[in-house]
Amino acid sequence: MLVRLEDQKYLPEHLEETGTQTLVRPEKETKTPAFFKVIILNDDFTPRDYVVHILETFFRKNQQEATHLMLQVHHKGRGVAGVYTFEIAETKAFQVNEYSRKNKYPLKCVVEKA
Ligand code: TYC
Repeated sequence: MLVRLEDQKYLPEHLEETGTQTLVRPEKETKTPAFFKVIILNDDFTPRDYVVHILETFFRKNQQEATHLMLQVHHKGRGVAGVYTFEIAETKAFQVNEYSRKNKYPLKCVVEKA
């Protein structure tokens, strides 16, 4: 995109006083936020009820949704627990992994770009 000189909002404030300055403009006027999946992984030891509890508590699933997703993960190996902006996805994955570690279950979540 070309910046026209008359686009005053892109000009540095004190151009007149300081002489030459590098003109910096944003890549995009508005940036759409990137989204990230929180993936829940299967393992052989975490109890099914505990996974349902995690999906209800951290990912706001109802009991039917949580049970359905837990069984999908159990059979397929992984599943999408939720999609969020980067910070929220990282926080959810960290919270679930810490909570499970404290409860001595090997349940793990990972974050992937949506
Ligand atoms: N495979 C586990 C079992 O048989 C249940 C389970 C489901 C574990 C989903 C983790 O993300 C998971 N007890």
